[in-house]
Amino acid sequence: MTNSVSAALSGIGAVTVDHVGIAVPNLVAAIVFYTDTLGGELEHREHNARQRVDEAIIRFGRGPEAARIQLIAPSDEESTVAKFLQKRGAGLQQLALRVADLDAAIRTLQQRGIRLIYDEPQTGTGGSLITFIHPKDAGGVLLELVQAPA
Ligand code: V0V
Repeated sequence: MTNSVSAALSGIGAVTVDHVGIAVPNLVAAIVFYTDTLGGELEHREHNARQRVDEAIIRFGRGPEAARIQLIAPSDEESTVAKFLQKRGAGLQQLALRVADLDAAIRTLQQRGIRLIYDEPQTGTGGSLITFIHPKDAGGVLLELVQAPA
C-alpha cells in the first residue's frame, strides 16, 4: 500500500500542496476577512480572462512553510466559478498540487486514463502553468496541477 501510494505520487512529480481555492461571490469582502480578521497577507491579485475569474492569493506564514489560499470570484456569468456558486454556494472549489513538470504529469495521467480539463497547460496565477483533473476522476475533488513560473 505504502509503496503504491509513493509510486503514484512520484509518477506525476507532485512536490507539495500549492494552494487551496475557495469560490467567493465578493472578492473584496473575502480579502478583508482573510487579511484583517485572520491575519493573512494579500500576496497577489489578478484577473484571468481565460478562466473568467478575479482572484487573490492570501499567504499565511513565510518561507518554505508558507500556506496559500486562493480566493476566486467569477468575472462574468459564463465563468465556471459562477456556475459553481450557483450550484453549490461559496466554499472549497479546488485543491492545487504543485508539480515539477506539468507536461510530464499530463502525459502520465493520460496514459492512466485520467480525465483532464485541459490536455495542454494553461496560464494560471502569476504566469504559472495549470490544468485540472476532473472531479469525477479524483474522488469528488477538483484537483488542479500547477507548475511554478520559471
Ligand atoms: C463541479 N463538480 C465539482 C466541482 N465542479 N466537484 C468538486 N469540485 C468542483 N469544483 C461536480 C459537480 O457537482 C457535478 O457532479 C459534476 O462535477 C459536473 O459539474 P457541473 O456543475 O455540471 O459543471 P461542469 O461540468 O460544467 O464543470 C465542472 C468542471 C469545471 C470541473 C469541468 O468547473 C471546470 O472546467 N473547472 C476547471 C477550471 C476552473 O475551475 N477555473 C476556475 C479556477 P454531479 O452533480 O454530476 O455528481 S482558475 C484557477 O484556479 C487559476 C487561474 C489558478 O489557480 O492559477
